[in-house]
Amino acid sequence: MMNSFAEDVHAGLSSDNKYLPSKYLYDANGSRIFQEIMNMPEYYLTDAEFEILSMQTKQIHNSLHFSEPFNIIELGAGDGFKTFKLLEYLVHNKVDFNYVPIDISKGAMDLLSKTLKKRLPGLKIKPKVGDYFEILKVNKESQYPSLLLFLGSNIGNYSKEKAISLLELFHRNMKSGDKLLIGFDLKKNPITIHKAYFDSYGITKRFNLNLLIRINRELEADFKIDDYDFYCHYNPITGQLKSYIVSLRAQTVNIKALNSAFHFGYNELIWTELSKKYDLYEIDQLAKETGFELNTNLLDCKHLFSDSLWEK
Ligand code: AVI
Repeated sequence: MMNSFAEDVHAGLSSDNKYLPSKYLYDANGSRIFQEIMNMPEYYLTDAEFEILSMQTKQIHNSLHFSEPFNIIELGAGDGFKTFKLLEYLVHNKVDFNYVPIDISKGAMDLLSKTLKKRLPGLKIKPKVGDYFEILKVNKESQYPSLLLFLGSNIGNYSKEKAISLLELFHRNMKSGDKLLIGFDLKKNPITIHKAYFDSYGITKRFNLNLLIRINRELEADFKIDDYDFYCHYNPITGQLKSYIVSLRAQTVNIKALNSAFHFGYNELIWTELSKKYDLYEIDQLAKETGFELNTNLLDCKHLFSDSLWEK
């Protein structure tokens, strides 16, 4: 019996246009490299969203119109860095709420609760470990209103169809009046976007090639990492930034756990990730298409990023 990682790698590398699903970029090493990406000055997304969530906390709170107590459920909370200022503002203003961070990494959730208990002793935190699809179902039964957070432009990593079904799933698991604060990276000067992903330090390249290292380790493959490079391309019309691994020579790779060999042509591409950029019209359309009402778009001062508040 193959596990889903094995099955997905098999499907992706057997396809005419090879691909690997981006969710597999985040093993322990990949998550560490992603932290490095977020710390690069060129990766403007982190600072832009941090600015919104620290400078517009009062406005976010005022836009909720929730009775107390309420829940703040953060999907894919990670290290909680982005949310800290919002939580701090609410705690300092004696707002009664429960913070429910959700992540598949138990390590991340343990560390987050430890840090937050120290830095914000008044915070009521109920971390949950697991797949947020399962945990979200619990929200429906909660007697309190909820604000869902889906930050960091994570929605940008989903194709249009998958983004719609994910947002519909959120919608199904929300109560009438619940809100969703969702991060969108905005269309902007294409050179700014290109620099954020095609960085000169080679960090994003390492992030992508780590996926081959992961396949070597977990599926007993023999990818020679030096024989691959990284490329990405931004299409300013569609807003799609696509990342690829490039095979630098014609070569065959054996993957023992799949009982298969895969041939890679000279300069053949493996598509690894979509990072979609939106404009405000598309955000509005997406909200409507998935049954939400858009309350407000909160932008950073350079208009690079939007945290958009939607209501069910
Ligand atoms: C997690 N996600 C929003 C990142 C993005 O910008 O698409 C992942 C990433 N890939 C390369 N750099 C960052």
